[in-house]
Amino acid sequence: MPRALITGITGQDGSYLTELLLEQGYQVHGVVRRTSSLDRSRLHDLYHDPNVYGKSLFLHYAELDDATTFRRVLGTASPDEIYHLAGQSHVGLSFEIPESTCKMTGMATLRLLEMIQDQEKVPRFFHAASSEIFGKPAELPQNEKTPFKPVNPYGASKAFATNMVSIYRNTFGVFGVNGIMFNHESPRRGENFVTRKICRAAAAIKLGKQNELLLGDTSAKRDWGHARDYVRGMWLSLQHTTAEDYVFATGHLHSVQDVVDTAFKTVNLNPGDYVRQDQRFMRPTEPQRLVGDPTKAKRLLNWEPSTSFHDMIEEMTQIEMKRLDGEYVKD
Ligand code: F7E
Repeated sequence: MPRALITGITGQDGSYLTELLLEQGYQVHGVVRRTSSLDRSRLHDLYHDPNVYGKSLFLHYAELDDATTFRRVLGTASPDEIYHLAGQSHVGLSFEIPESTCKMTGMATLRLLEMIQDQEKVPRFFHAASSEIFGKPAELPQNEKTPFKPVNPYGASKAFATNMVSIYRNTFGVFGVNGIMFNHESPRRGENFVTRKICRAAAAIKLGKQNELLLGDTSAKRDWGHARDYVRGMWLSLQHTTAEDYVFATGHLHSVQDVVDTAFKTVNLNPGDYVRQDQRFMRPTEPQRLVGDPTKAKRLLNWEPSTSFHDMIEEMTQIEMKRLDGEYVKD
């Protein structure tokens, strides 16, 4: 039975990845912080399933900035593969807490690389890198060779971590992979990211539970895919014969306004009646034209996104309608 260790297991990607790895017959170990509330987490069903929790799924308390706790988990889990997904991942927030963002996102990755090197059996290591490393890129679309030009503390800390993975791969032979993840969303997305915020608001307004939606820059554009597809890419990248970096993206750009239009159309409302701009949600700088070229992932891993932008936003909005109506939804 292969053994995997996931940091950030209670997040959107961690929960989808856990389901995928369990299906593939893995024993899955997850790192949780003392502050993570398990009952409200996206792992609720698996955690409360006696056939899963304690048999093929195990959770361990550790802090990424505390090497002692993490080393202990490494010893217990003895993983063949590590998926490093944890970190402070909100770009806007990274301007307000730059130092802790760099600590949790940048330094923590270096600390893990140092620790796994000491293991008798050095696990394969996946690092969830980000399109934010490209910031204001000189070329369009971006691929694995596009130079890094981050424009915010989050992007800079991810660029640092991405470089570290390459350095440990090239210098010490660690099987380290950077998955350069463009935006990926789902009904499990955190509520402070723009797609979930919009889909939830459209549903809440339709049900009479909210009056308006306040947003920042609605002309901002992103390359948005479905998280379920992206975690499959993470797993495939560690099964390949060589350690490589990969761009995971759809190759298509959409604006925040497109998200608004699709979500409000799903519930038959006119967004113009409800959406307002609010300075509080504007960022000091915005990255420009972040759109990925996933050709390498297709060529080497046979990876392709399977859900369209339109279907994803529609699904997210419909699920919010059910949730807000008090229905339990298995997403
Ligand atoms: O913003 C604009 C905002 O916060 C998307 C993370 O997973 O993907 C994510 O980062 C766009 C930006 O995601 C609001 O200014 C407008 O242009 O959903 P977001 P993000 O910043 O792209 C990358 C790849 C990561 O690696 C990150 O970890 O939407 N926007 N109005 C807004 N954004 C938010 N959050 N809230 C607004 O009201």
